[in-house]
Amino acid sequence: MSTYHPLSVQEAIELARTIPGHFSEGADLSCREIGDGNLNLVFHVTDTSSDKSIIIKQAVPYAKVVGESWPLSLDRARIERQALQIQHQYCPSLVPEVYAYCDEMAYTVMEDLSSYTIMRKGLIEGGVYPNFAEHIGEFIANTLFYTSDLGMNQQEKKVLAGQFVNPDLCKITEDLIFEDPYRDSPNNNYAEAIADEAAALRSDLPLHFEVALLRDKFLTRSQALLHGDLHTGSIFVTPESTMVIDPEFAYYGPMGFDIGAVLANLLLNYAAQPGWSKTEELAQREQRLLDMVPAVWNEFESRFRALWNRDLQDEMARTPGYQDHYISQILKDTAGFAGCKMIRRIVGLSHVADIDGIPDDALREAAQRKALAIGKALVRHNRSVSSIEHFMEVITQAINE
Ligand code: SR1
Ligand code: MG
Repeated sequence: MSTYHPLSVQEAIELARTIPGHFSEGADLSCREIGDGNLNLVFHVTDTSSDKSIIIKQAVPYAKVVGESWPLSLDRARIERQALQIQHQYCPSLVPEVYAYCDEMAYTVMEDLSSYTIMRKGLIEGGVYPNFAEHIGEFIANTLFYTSDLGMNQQEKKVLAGQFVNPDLCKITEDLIFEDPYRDSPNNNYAEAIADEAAALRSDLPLHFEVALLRDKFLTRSQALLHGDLHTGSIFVTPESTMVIDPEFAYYGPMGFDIGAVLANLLLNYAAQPGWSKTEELAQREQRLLDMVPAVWNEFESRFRALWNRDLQDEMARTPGYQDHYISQILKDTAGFAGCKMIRRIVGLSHVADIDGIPDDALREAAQRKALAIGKALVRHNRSVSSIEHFMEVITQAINE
């Protein structure tokens, strides 16, 4: 198999047979294409007579969510595969293992995680994930620190950054997150009921100013190798474990972009809870989600500081006060990027099931307005956020206004 073409189910089975150490010779394999994301084919290959299974993920040369009119480079499969391997190296228990790959055919064969739940779905259903903050804090601290100028040789970092030039996928982010929601774009997608909010976003020049500053950071700040799309649909969970997948948007960018993605998606789910919870459970579920926000940040911060104090490569970064300054800047960026990510999921092209799936029209609209209020407040105040407590105050104030 050499020239690119989308795999058939039968080809996926034949490919699975070639992966060493998985299926016994002559095993009765079955396969389903289960990709429900925006961009790729995902084949789930199982042995009908044992519990063995694998996943084959293959990129198609366009954005599946839109169709062939939106071409996308197949090199994103190589980028995703290499990012997975690097993230697995730094977080072996939090990232699936890559078993095999073919860059020309744009596929990666990896560990099957079907015994896990997609975190977005789990949170909608009221799932409780007591280890999540610790796990995701470890993932973001390790992957960001060890791929930055703090944690690796600076010349090697430049070479690595060259392998993660990801123009097509970055363009999606630049347009969908940092531009479309603030202009009259054909990509935008929102209900008539919140047309007033969408119009207000288009004319809010102080907000545009903050978004322009954040967009500039996304375009120019090559701080660390980011996952690039770290929302709760890219995270598999059980009550005990966490696995991070789907880093096809990986590139060298500002650390706060990944942390902001996690926090934004927790907050989107928080805003959606009145649409999903029984009355008697609502307050508890909301509080649990709000508590996860500082818990994730605090895990990240304490681990990142520990890595800095143990494995720092950059001598000038030992200057007293520099670590505090660096981390306080990441927090500000986190607030701004979290806000942008919340706004785009309400008025932009690609939404989230937490909000859009709410069956009741009035509760869905209320959730959209709440998410926008939080998102706008985080963007407006990002440069003055001085602590995680202050970050939470900005949210509380936005909810109560
Ligand atoms: C056209 S892709 C739309 C969105 O899906 C991905 O998960 C990213 O968040 C992207 O912005
Ligand atoms: Mg994805």
